[in-house]
Amino acid sequence: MTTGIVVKSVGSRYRVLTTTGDTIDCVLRGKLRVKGIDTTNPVAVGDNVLFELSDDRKYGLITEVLERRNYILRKSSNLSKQSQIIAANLDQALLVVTVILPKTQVEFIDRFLATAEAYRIPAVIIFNKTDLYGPEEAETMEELISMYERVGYRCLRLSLRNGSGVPGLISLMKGKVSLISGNSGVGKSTLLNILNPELKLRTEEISDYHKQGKHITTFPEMHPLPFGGFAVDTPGIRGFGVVDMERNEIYHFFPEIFRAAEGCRFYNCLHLDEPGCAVRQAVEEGEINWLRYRSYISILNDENTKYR
Ligand SMILES: Nc1nc2c(ncn2[C@@H]2O[C@H](COP(=O)(O)OP(=O)(O)OP(=O)(O)O)[C@@H](O)[C@H]2O)c(=O)[nH]1
Ligand SMILES: [Mg+2]
Ligand SMILES: [Zn+2]
Repeated sequence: MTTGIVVKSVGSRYRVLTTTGDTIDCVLRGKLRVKGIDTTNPVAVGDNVLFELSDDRKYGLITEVLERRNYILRKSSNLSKQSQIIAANLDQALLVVTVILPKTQVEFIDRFLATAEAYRIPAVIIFNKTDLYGPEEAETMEELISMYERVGYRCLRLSLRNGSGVPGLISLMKGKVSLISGNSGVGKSTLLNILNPELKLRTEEISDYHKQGKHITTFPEMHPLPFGGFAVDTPGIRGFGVVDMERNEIYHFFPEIFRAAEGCRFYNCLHLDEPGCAVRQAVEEGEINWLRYRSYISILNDENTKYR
């Protein structure tokens, strides 16, 4: 019996990296079931597994999935209630954003952060392409950084073009399992290629983004980093999705709103226009940033709460 970590999952095949550094292609032993969640895939990237070698020693048979510290999901399809585990055992979720080319929307960032809170995975915001920012864009970035740092999120300024911020990024990721997310074109593949030049992932010229139908089906993959740790790449999945948040608990995932809500008159306050709402008051007094409150309201009003 050997232990290893699943670094790639394609259909019913899993690539497992052992503690001694070997990679073994594995399949599941027939009866393997994972308790607790209704998922279409019992094993995902990041899972720690036990496996046996087949008789011809050519492949492994996964016999057990060890307990997960956390995992992220997406719905298998819009109609299905079943979910798919995208990745497990993440140390942090890095969201790559850009102020221009393309412009990342605050609401997109906030949905990502709220989802990370719901999954209890620490999130970090990485502002990339700083080499392209003029004074105006730089100011926008600094305003966003001070807004998010006040809430308690770590932010990083990065240019993959001129290398500024790369040492900070490496020390952030060293020895950790990091999910890399962000809109198309923000530089995720470029980032992975810089961290591990052996990867040679395809990157896309800015002018190509607007072309539609660029939906290549790919599979989540965990790339070992030369300085220790892993980057989890989920191509085609922009944010990370679908936690079923109850309407009255969405504010739990906005840390500053949650803190302010202690002062609300009603215990079931949704912080809309209830009398004695301490959250509204904090927004009016500028204690809570209006943009963050707007994102909260937008998620609250989202009927079929999709977090993408
Ligand atoms: N000027 C500048 N361009 C960058 C920087 N980082 C990435 N780019 C460019 O931005 C474009 C998109 O980068 P990708 O790495 O392909 O973006 P991606 O996030 O992987 O995009 P998808 O795969 O579509 O999700 C490429 O042309 C990169 O060369 C940067 O820091 N500065
Ligand atoms: Mg890419
Ligand atoms: Zn309230």
